Amino acid sequence: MPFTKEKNMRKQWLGMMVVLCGLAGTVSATVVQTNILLGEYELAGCLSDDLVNDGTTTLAQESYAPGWIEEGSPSMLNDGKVCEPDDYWNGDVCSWNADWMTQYTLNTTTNTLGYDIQTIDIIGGQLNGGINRIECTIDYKRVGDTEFSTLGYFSYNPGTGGGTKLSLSDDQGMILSGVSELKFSFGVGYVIREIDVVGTATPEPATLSLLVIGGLLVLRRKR
Ligand SMILES: [Ca+2]
Ligand SMILES: [Ca+2]
Repeated sequence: MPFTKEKNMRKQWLGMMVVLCGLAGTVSATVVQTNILLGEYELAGCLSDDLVNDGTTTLAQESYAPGWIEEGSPSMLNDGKVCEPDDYWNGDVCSWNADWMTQYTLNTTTNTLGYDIQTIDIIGGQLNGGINRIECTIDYKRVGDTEFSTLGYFSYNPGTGGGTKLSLSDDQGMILSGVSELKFSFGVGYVIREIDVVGTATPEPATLSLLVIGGLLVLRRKR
C-alpha cells in the first residue's frame, strides 16, 4: 500500500475514533421534568434500592452542609421510606431553616467509569396540604472531575394539595453519564422525604474498543 494511502486510512480511523468518543461522552440532550401532585394525606412512593439509598453498595459516602435542621434528619432523605408507620403525619421528613446541601459520593471502586443516571426523583410534602414545594439545584461530578458542574435548578410549587414529586428524566434516556458525585442544594423551609437516583454502572466502551482494534488489525495486515 502506498504510504500516503495508509496515512489517509489512519487519519480516517482517527477521525472515527474522535467521533465515537464524542458520541460516548454525549449526555443530557434534554432534561425532562415531570411534576406529580397527590391529594392531602397522600405521599408518592419511593425506592429503597436506588443508587444513593442508604445501605446500597453503590453509595460510598454521604455528607451534609452544616445548618439548622428544623425537623428530622438528612439521613431520612435516602432511607427508602417516605413516612414512618407510627407517624404518618410528619415522620420521615427533613426540613430546615437555612440553605442546605446533601451530597452523595458513588462507589467507583468497582464501577470505575461511574454511573449512567436515568432518573432523579425528589419526594416531598406535608400530609395536611401544608408545605409541599420542591426547589433544588443539582450539581454533579463525573469520574476525574475536580469541580462540580450544574445540571440545573428545578422547582415545583403547586400551591395546594398534599404529597409532591419532582421527577427528572431525559428524552434520550440518560440524564448524565460517568457520574461519581451528586449534590442537592435546597433553600429554606422545605419538607423533603426522599431523593431517589436511578442508574446503572457506566459500561466499558466495548463496541468502541472492538471497532478500533478491528481497524488497527486491518491496517497491520495491509502493511
Ligand atoms: Ca431511596
Ligand atoms: Ca425518606
